[in-house]
Amino acid sequence: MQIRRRRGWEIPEREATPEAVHADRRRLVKAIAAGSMLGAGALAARPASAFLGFGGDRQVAASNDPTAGLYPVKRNERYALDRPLTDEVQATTYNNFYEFGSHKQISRAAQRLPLRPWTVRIDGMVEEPRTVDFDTLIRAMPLEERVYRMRCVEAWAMAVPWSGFQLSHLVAYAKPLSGARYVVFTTFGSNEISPGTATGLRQSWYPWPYVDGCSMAEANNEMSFIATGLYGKPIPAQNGAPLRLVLPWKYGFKGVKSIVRVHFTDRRPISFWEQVQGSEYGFWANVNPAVPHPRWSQANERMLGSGEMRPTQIYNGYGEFVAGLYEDLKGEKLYM
Ligand SMILES: Nc1nc2c(c(=O)[nH]1)N[C@H]1C(S)=C(S)[C@@H](COP(=O)(O)O)O[C@H]1N2
Ligand SMILES: [Mo]
Repeated sequence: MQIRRRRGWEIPEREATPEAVHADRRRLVKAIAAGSMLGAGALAARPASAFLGFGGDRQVAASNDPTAGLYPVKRNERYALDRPLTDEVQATTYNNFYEFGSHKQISRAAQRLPLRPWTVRIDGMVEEPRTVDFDTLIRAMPLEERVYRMRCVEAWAMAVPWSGFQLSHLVAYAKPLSGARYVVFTTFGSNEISPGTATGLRQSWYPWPYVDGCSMAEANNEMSFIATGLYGKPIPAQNGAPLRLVLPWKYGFKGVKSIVRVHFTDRRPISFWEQVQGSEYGFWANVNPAVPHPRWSQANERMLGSGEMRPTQIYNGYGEFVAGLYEDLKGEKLYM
């Protein structure tokens, strides 16, 4: 269990004062006073047995999944790890998914996410906008497994086997127009899900829905991946079922979970975290040990589960694949 005293990721929203937050400041203050957010209760240690029990529930959920029969898929050996895989229980019980709460222990609450039917809207600068059912989409994609490192901006890290497909296949499927320069991914919001299902959505000082994106060149890079599975099974709700973005050379917040919309545009999007605290979270967000977060160092990272400390690597160790993407962007803030 990872209980952190310094909850760095949870600090930005308390310090943030953008317009949207001002409007809700009174509610926020009330909520804190009432102990309904960032409360010690939510973060208090749970007995380990609660998590083991939960793991059991998940097996049942996974076997009901209409894509369960697609897994496991063949591992692509081109992407090798320099460290052991993170324990599955750790990767599936220590999560960031603010729609279910602004703390790490959201895995149980996330089981309420209704995963079917699930459609993905593909729109914006494409030949023809369309809405595709997830079970149709996944069967049109070449599935593979990739073991990737993943680095959260808060300095915890993991190494996990994702299953899914290279993002470039989804881009080709979408048929973007030649003028499209960015791809924007959006998570469900209160249009799709009732706030009782994902109670974090009631925290109206956040700019829901969660959104983030990348350039077309990044989207077509071979590292960019859409995960539909984890540890050889359908991806659990808490990790972003039924499909989530994985850009392993960037900080984890770029990895939009539970995607309902893929939008192509010629305008750079302003991401969820950029809206919350633009001075700390930017568009590129490439991992770099030499560029500290304004409030903490990024020099080292702590592996989930083992607690092992490792030096952070530039581009999270994927520079051979992605460094070329940034050669013409030297004036930009590439590492926050
Ligand atoms: N929709 C949504 N996607 C999200 C987040 C979130 O709060 N909501 N958190 C991000 C952050 S900060 C990280 S580190 C990763 C965590 O992914 P994991 O829980 O699968 O490890 O999800 C990212 N994607
Ligand atoms: Mo993160």
